[in-house]
Amino acid sequence: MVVTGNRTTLQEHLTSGLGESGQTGGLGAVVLAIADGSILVQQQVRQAALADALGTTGETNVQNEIVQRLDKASSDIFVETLSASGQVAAIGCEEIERPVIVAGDVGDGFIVLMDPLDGSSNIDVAVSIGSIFGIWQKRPDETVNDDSLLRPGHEQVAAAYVVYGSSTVLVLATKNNVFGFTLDSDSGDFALTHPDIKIPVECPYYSTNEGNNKVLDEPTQKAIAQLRSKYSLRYVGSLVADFHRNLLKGGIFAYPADQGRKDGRLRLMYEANPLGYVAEQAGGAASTGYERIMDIVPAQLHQRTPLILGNKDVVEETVAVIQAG
Ligand code: FDP
Repeated sequence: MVVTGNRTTLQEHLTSGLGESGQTGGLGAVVLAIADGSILVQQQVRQAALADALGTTGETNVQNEIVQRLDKASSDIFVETLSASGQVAAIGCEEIERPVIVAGDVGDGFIVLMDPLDGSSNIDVAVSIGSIFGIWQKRPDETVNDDSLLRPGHEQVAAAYVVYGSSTVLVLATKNNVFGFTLDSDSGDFALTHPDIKIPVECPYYSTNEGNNKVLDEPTQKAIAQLRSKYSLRYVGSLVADFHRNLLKGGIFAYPADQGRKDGRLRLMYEANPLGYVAEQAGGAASTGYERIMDIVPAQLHQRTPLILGNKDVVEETVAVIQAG
């Protein structure tokens, strides 16, 4: 049954509604490549157990983490759809050590940094996972090389993520605009279901790995204790799923630095920058605890960062406790 009805499709939205972004068709082609790739990925995610495609590849990635077979499949799918869009000059991927420089002239095209399948530990157990994308415009007349990808988050022109949950939802952020589209699996269209998303002022939830409390420094323990005393805990353990809930319902996500991980656990370029951009365009905030995520000038493609992300007021309160020492 096709339930899309007369809702605006993603394609229609991209044709008419890029609004304040100042972007036109080029960005639309990149977003459609993400949407096309995500439809293939969600099919694989839903059928993986049946197709005997779960489990690991037996390899470790550049972060020294075990590669799941679906991580590899998703990475291959998005590299292919983005490269074929004709608008992407380079792709940085959590699963690939060096950037993929796409052959051919893309004019003023785009650079995309992605986590093709976020939430690896939840892949095999039917829990929500997702894909995350940060999108930068290539500098005019630039010949793209590895260093072209090392741009701060505030230079993103758009960011997107897809959640593969009880439904498949694609969220697209451009300047001051965040829209959510749900996949109608019968028609194959993403249809607008969440227009003009703003993080609710109320913040019912905090999301953090409470098991790490013992390895946090004292100021960070105080900050987490403050969250614990005021809000309800919700932690899926897939960043994209935790963020999506907090974006729609109000909430804060925290993966701070700890004694063993001075640089935090999450990746600046594939996770913190894109979701920080989405949060900011929806009225929220993203911080390391000491610095706005969007202001970090990256030194390395795969660098990690502490991340405190969500309702602006609560991010500010949390950061204030950390900084008070
Ligand atoms: P995962 O390793 O399962 O891919 O990207 C890293 C990430 O998941 C996030 O999605 C998630 O928020 C976090 O790690 C979970 O880490 P912990 O297991 O340490 O809580």
